[in-house]
Amino acid sequence: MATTLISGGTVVTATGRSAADVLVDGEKIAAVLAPGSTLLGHDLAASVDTVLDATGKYVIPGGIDAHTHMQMPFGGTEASDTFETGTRAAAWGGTTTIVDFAIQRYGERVMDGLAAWHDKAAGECAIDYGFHQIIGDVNDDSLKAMESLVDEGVSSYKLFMAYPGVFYSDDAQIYKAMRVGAETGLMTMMHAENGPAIDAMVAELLAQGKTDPYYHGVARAWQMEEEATHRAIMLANLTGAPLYVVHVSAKQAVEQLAAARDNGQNVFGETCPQYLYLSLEDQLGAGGFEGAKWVCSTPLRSKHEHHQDHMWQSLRTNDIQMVATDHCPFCMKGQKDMGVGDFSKIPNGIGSVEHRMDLMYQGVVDGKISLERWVEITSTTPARMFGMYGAKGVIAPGADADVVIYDPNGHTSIGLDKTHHMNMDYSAWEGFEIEGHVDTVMSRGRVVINNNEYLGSKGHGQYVRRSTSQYLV
Ligand code: DUC
Ligand code: ZN
Ligand code: ZN
Repeated sequence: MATTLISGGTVVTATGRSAADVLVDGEKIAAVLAPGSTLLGHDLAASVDTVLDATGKYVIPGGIDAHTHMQMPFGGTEASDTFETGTRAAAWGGTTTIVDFAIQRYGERVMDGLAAWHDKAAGECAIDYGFHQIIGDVNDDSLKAMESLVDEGVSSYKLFMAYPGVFYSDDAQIYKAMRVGAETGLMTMMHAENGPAIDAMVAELLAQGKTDPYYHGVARAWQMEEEATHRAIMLANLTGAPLYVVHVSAKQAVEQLAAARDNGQNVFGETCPQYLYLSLEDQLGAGGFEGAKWVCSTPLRSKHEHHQDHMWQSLRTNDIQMVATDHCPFCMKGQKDMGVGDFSKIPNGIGSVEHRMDLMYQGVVDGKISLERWVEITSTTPARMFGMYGAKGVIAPGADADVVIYDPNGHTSIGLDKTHHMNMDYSAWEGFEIEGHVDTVMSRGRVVINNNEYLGSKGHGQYVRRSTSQYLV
């Protein structure tokens, strides 16, 4: 088995940083050693197959993006990244594991949905991947099937309080599913927006001739997110189910989560880079149909209401526990443009899987989060939250050798013609400048990115069987 020494770097974990060398043996980390250590009298650098020089750079556990939708059928089309293109782009950006969403649609059986997603991903991925299970039709059969999900390595399932007629669950269905979640240890993931009220508002706006992408953000008002978040928390409280609210964008929703956590409840929140950097006015309101590039749900929020600042603060205070992307890319041509003249027909989603580690590192540069917190919210907490910790999310002996060498003196210009390997005809992050750079990426001991070159291959990525959450008290 090939051996590699990552030497001279600063190893950063969620709990601290130190100068250390990392010895990789095959697919695993074998040792974390004082710089220049010998092993049984042997000069390590001379004994290993490969030495990666990390002098002046950070050595961190590979990023874990716990919310992606590769080739997801949605909004009358399909997300434009396949498992192949999307995981390759993730690797470019320092992410070494994704957790994607297998889907049970209305009228379908849960295990058929899961099997279909295994078929889509198997042999295609450049990095490791796991699945959450979307339950789009809560009924006796799917409730029974949920009891077997943990045995399949799927320890979390997602419900939607939005999208009536598509994925929507009513309160009775949520209650029943959460009962199973509480009994089995499954993490309940929730898309928390009041879908029926939103749909009524969408109809009103369209009837008034308000058809531009900007009105997507108006219709999906923060009140709809706060209300649904509160309702989900109360149902979780009643049933005892652990709850993880996805893509939190409104500061009022964060306040609901924080209050429940202060009350001792096992509730957690995820946000995404778009809710930290982008706004209703600057992006959705960019003018004409341009705003379609940033149509996603939950929507971008008003900068005048300071949701973005509040979200950064919540990441510092652990009112929000982690950052995923909700990567769900669509091209402008042939996909987003289905909504010209009717914002409700624009497929919802933004592509960011390649940029999450960089965008969050810029938060370190800007003094908004610490270096350790960067690692925690992008890798260690996702691993713990979703039952992968030990193998993933940490630099320690026995862990998978998923390692990123990150150069704080490097620079990354984000844009369609620059760092962009996602299967999209635009970049939602065009023009963003990052004061850092992904230098080298190792996935289970194999270097997949080095010096701006892709060295990986499809099929290297393996399915990750996840245990129940390691984040619960
Ligand atoms: N939100 C999105 O923006 N896209 C996919 C699904 C979702 O909930
Ligand atoms: Zn969602
Ligand atoms: Zn999503």
